[in-house]
Amino acid sequence: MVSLQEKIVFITGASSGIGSACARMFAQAGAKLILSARRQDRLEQLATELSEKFGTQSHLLQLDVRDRVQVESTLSSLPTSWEAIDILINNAGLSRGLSKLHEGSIQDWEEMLDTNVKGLLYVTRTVVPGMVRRGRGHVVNIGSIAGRQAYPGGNVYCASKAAVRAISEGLKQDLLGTPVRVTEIEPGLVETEFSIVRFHGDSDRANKVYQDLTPLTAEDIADVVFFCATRPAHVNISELLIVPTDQATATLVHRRS
Ligand code: NDP
Ligand code: 8X3
Repeated sequence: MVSLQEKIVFITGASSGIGSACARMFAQAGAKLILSARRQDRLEQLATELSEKFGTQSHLLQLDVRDRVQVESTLSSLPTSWEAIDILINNAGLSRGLSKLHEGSIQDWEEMLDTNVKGLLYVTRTVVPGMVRRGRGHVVNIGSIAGRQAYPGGNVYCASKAAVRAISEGLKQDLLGTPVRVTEIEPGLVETEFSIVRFHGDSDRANKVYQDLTPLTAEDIADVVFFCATRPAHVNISELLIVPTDQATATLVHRRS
């Protein structure tokens, strides 16, 4: 297993769910963390927790990945000691709504595409050249089962995650001949704030998504990201689909009721 001691790990969407769980997992292994999201207060709480528990050094970036100018200027002016990012976890993302395409909200579509696709591209375009120059690096993109299988009402969210899948494959091909690795992780149902965000704060509706089944936890996914990141340098885990035992496909789940 490769040591993460003092490695610099940049996590987008670290204020909640899978991103926060990754932060905890990598902190425990001695990594230094660049934690970014829009909610700075959440990042501050997380950084304090990790500093107290593991002595973790964190650098916080209040960043909206949709804002290309902000992404470029923030990442190109990192303090020197934080510049050499070893691992980028492109995790920031969201779904909005579950409407039929012909009844969908264009604002919701734009938010999903701007965050999940364009935001991921902006961050990747800014961070990866340094990895190539330094001759080391690993990009982990959080895709979804939704990128493999569309489901009713998933339309644009599924398209955004299909794009993450294609971008990950394309990046891997473009980086061939460099030591930089690319991994795409495709989770099924994970209980985080994801469904609350999807349903614009309707937590009753969100809870029903996970009702009578055992979903994955954010920690389950962080564990897999950590596994991929700690393989020897010649091993690249390209893609992994991880579902709860109670889920067979994007739409086929087993509920005990
Ligand atoms: P959460 O809602 O718990 O976390 C989403 C994170 O993304 C938050 O930290 C949020 O931070 C951040 N984020 C959202 N929009 C932006 C933005 N414009 N700029 C910067 N950060 C942003 O959900 P999850 O942890 O579940 O989601 C993480 C990733 O996992 C997403 O890409 C999601 O699509 C994917 N995924 C989730 C699954 C699930 O079932 N939960 C399954 C498959 C994939 P803030 O609001 O503070 O900016
Ligand atoms: C999140 C999982 O099935 O709700 O990507 O789209 S799903």
